[in-house]
Amino acid sequence: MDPDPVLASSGSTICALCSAGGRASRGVIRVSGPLSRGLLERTTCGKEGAGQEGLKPQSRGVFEGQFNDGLGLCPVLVIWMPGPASYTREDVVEFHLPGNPYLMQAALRRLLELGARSAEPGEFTRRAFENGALDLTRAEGVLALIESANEEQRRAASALLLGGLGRRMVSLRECLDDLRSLLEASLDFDQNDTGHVPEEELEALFQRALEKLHAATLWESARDAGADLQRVVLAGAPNAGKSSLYNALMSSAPDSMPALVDPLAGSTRDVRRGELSLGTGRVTLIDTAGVGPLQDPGETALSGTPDARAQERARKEVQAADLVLWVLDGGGEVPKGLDPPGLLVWNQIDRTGVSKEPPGGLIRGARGWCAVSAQEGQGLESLRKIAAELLGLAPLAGRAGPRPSEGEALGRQLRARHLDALRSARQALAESHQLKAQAAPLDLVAEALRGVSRELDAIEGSSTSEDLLDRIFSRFCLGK
Ligand SMILES: Nc1nc2c(ncn2[C@@H]2O[C@H](COP(=O)(O)OP(=O)(O)OP(=O)(O)O)[C@@H](O)[C@H]2O)c(=O)[nH]1
Ligand SMILES: [Mg+2]
Repeated sequence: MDPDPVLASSGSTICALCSAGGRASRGVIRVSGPLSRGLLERTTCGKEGAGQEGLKPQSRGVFEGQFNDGLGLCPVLVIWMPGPASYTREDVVEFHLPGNPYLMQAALRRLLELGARSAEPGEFTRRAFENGALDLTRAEGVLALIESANEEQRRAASALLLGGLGRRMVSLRECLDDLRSLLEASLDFDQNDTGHVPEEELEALFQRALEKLHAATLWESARDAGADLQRVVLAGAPNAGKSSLYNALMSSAPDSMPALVDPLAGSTRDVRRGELSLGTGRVTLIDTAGVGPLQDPGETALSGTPDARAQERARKEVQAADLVLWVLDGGGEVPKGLDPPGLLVWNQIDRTGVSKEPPGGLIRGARGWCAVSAQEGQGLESLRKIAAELLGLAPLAGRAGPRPSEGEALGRQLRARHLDALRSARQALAESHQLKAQAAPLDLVAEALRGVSRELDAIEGSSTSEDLLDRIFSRFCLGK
């Protein structure tokens, strides 16, 4: 059948099955675009069936009726969401039908005959993005949510979806706008050298913008830092050298904050995490407070004290670890065993009198061992190699290591994209601030400030290349 000429002339309306294929109690078809209302009226009738008029909802809501796929009627629940208060900001209608694949196909065919076209994967979300209903970070949140495979990924996706980064960007932009207007208002004074440039106010705004940019960067790097990475936890008795080892392993990672190292036992209280390249992949390396197989229950900190809470957190990290690196001070007391078994890291071998190997009994209870000096950097390569093997990240001869799933790779790429843009924005802001400090002409300062906005545009998608948009949206499933 040819598309209905009246309906088809009105523009592009998309439809897709947005529930899983196969038999289910319900199947859902979603339609978005200017024809939505006409399609609803033409394919439905009231609950009583034949002879009744099509459903004509007066307002947003859920309506019961019958769907006519051209062959017969079947019960339908219609959700009518007129634009602009809909996901795509267009008129949207959802048909909830009995979840029979043949019925769904017939219903889709009917909608196509009447002038809708099949949606591309992600096209609903792309329309939402193009119609300004959500920025790119939130669209990415939808994608991350669809692809999340565990609780942490799901939490990270929800945070994106709720606009965690987007919200921080709004407040950063407000601050930049204030800064720009004040700069522009000051241009005249600057040129006439009347000495009325509000120096203090400008400086305060620069500082505020720098802080907000820093906060957005921190949020983004913490958002799902390693949500999908394996966790490697440094654990052991106080003062064994866990934090020293953390710093030694992380020394090659840019932007990593070193952990506090101190001869005083109990210097680490908070858990510290960083992303570390290991073998063919990346892991989250986690430094914890001193606690471990050495800890005599009589010795444990009094409950409720900061020490006790720190040790409790450390135990939780050990429980959730993919690999525990049990750090032992080679010259210290030797525990009877390691629970749970992990990689035994015999530390401080640079000290005189410390044996180069742990006792055999301990080795037998471990998943592997190595002797290192965190302080001198000895043995770290061997540690990395054994840890990579235990985590399945060792390069295999003639074969590439395990490849991250496509979704994981895209998620990582998106986060890297945000962090790159935030880094460039920070550079541009620092440059503008420096120009101001050097008393450069204010129009140069303002121009450098525009560079900050351009970077932010890239994150929110207003200046993202079509190619990247295509790649992002094509990862969505059909009907989303
Ligand atoms: N000689 C030597 N000293 C080390 C080595 N590793 C750590 N230390 C020293 O041991 C002390 C404790 O080191 P940390 O890294 O803070 O130990 P930690 O296990 O993190 O300690 P807590 O956080 O208190 O549990 C510091 O004075 C370090 O300089 C090592 O390989 N050789
Ligand atoms: Mg420590």
